[in-house]
Amino acid sequence: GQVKRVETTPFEGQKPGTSGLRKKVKVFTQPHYLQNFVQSTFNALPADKVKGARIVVSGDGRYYSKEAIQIIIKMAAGNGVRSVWVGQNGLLSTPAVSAVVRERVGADGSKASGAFILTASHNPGGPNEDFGIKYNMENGGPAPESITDKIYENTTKIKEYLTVELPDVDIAKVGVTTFSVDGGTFDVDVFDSASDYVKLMKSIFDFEFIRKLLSSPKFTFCYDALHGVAGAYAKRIFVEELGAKESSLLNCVPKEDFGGGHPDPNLTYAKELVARMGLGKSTTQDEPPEFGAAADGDADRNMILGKRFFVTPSDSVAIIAANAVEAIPYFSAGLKGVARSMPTSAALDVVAQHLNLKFFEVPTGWKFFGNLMDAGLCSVCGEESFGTGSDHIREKDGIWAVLAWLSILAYKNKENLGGEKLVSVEDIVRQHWATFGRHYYTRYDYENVDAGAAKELMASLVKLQSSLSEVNQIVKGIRSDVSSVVNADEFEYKDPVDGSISKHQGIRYLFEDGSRLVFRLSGTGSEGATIRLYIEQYEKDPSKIGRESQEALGPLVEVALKLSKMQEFTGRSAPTVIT
Ligand code: VG1
Ligand code: CO
Repeated sequence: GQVKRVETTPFEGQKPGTSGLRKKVKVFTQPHYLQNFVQSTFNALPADKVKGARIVVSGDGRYYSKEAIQIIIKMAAGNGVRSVWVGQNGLLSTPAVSAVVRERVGADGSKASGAFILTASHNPGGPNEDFGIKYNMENGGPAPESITDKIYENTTKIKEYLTVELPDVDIAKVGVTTFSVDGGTFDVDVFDSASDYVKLMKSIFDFEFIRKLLSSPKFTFCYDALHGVAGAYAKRIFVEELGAKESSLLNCVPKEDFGGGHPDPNLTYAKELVARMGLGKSTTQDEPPEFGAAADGDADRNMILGKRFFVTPSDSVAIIAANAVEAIPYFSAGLKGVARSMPTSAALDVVAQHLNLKFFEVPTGWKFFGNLMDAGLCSVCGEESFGTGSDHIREKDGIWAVLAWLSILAYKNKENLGGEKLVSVEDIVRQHWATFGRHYYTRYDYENVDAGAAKELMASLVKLQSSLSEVNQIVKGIRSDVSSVVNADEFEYKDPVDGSISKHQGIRYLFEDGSRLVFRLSGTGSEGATIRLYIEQYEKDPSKIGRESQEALGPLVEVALKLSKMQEFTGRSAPTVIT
């Protein structure tokens, strides 16, 4: 084929958010829409990462992925890329893409220089739902802001894109297809979606040790992929490698529309799992499993549940960090440091203090962890939004988190598998609270709010921050039993590695007793605005750590809603989702 230049004009709004560009499928399928973004990305990268290089293209398999993959393959050829790697059927979880970029070596001994990941993550899929695309760099992590800013700038000026007319590649079949492009060769290599990732997991965890736990008759297990791409890994890892029963897998067949569901692993959307675990209203009659977990569409998120017990993601990362060295071979030499996103609870901070570990607080989104990891400053990190991970890759990793928890359970039950009763998920969490104190935590999401109203609400919260005494007057007027606000600001981050500064990363109200209120606008939605309100309260007194979280946080919630005039601005009397 010959390289062809196609004329185009810019589209508005192609600004990558917290994790790439996410829009309705109908937006993406407009002529040239995807092409503009892909070309703008190629143009934002250093020339040697494109010309003669190898890139990965795959995703969570959502609706429109197959067409998008063929378009990107042809544009890669047009831009002088030498070879493209595609997971079979176009499927690779986000963490698997990161692993492939970092670990997989081609026949010529070289690796990939980056990846297009086709996913809108936890957003629903299908002809009327969301599609998404993002670019990850050579380290396997999301493009930093310097690149995403450049991509956006390019999208506002684009005049043409490059492509080659080639026959479609059969991505259902493993193997290499070679084309001739402008006299040179261009390869498309379709490979097994799971093998690189499975190999990496086996190098991190002691699979034999976990297998013993899973095969104990006392231990029962359940994993829900919500019809996302995690299903492509769950059977290989949990059933074939670790010996879990096939019946312990729920919704593990990846579907283009996630079976019509919302592939977000939380108590609201993972209904089937929640019921099986004996939580929520419609609980089943059977005795719930000891352990349950779920993943989102692209398998980078995780929800961890015990029998009739929910583990908050903020607690989960803290507990993993506290136990990693003993329970997970990869960390046996110690942790280099830990990090969390700003709105995530301070449970991890307390562990870092106890273990004397380096600690970092970064803005929301995984791209900020990568620099710390590349510099050897951070081993384990997490976000309150059901994201947990480590420096084995540069994305959060849902299945890794499950394996980490299984390792901890196996470790705590090492001498106990034949005993009367297993140490449960709930036991581990309560023991952690008893040692470190408990961070009561909840998040209120107001989805698809009028964008103007959301901005006004945020602006009014910033304005309030100019006078702490006024804030405290208002706060005490709402509830006299909450402590005083000692600091109120907008979170700003200076990257300790490259010195770059990210401003306006969330509005914080910090209280004397360690409580926090945080307000942010989501950067992953595709319609309107989503306001996120994060509420946290620390309790050290062992006699007070066993309360219901919504009850314990009641006074702070009241303060947050009234202080922000939530209902006045948004017209909403209740959040869309509480996690
Ligand atoms: C949300 C979460 C954030 C996460 C991001 C991507 O972003 O809050 O913690 O990193 O989604 O996760 P926002 O800007 O909507 O709050 V995923 O699994 O959607 O790639
Ligand atoms: Co995701």
